[in-house]
Amino acid sequence: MSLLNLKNKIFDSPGYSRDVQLTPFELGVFRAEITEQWLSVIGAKHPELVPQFREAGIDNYHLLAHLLQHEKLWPKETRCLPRESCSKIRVLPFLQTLHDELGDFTISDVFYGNTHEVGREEIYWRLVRPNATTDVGTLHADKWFHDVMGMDDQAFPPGSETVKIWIPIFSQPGKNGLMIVPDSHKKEYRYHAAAGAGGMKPIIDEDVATIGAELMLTEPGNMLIFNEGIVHGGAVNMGDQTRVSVEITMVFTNKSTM
Ligand SMILES: O=C(O)CCC(=O)C(=O)O
Ligand SMILES: [Fe+2]
Repeated sequence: MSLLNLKNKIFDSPGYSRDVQLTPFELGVFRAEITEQWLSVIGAKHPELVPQFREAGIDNYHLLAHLLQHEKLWPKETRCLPRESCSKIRVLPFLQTLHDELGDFTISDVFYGNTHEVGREEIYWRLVRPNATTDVGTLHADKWFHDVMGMDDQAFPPGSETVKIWIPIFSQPGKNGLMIVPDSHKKEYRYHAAAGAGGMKPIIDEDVATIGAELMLTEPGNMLIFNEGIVHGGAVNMGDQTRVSVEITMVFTNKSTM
């Protein structure tokens, strides 16, 4: 059963879909689980600040971020949702919709730096503060990350293919979100590997000003689902709220995508 034609959009053209939306209930689950982890990470270092951050809300994080060491507090490991949160998300209807459209998939394991937690599903979130250029990375395709991190050998079964789900949890359409280069999975781009905070990362060697990256207009819950070859990246946040978004990697074995 395929009502949204996701397979064609993701594997053929334009390489992504913006057709799937979380229900208000589903969005509420993500907001609650992320907020809880966000407060617990803050509370582990600064218990006295928790009431203030809770009161402000995660979308106002940037107003209070000067009270803590933002650059140190949020390595990827502090932003991978705990197993109990993943179990609540695993049963939400949007994943059944994706299963109906795309066939069987698994969610990739937690993987960062030298850490690979076999069997723990990776559902992680990020914070992008207004006007913070260091809160967004450079344009890339996720398969470049898999290549430079050596993940195809370690993290995914041989011959498998991945598809990314990017979900805005707090976002302001037209002011922040994800940039995508349509149909870029059909082209070759130059990049090189460099050491980053969370391990090796790819740096694009093309003129990003003329590459054709478009800011996707996404209301909270309006997810983007894209090919591992699609060139994309976070836009510098021109809004007045902290952008909060979630990433999930679906893994398809060759059998299930045929
Ligand atoms: O949210 C961002 O700024 C980047 C997201 C990204 O690279 C991804 O979802 O694969
Ligand atoms: Fe990415």
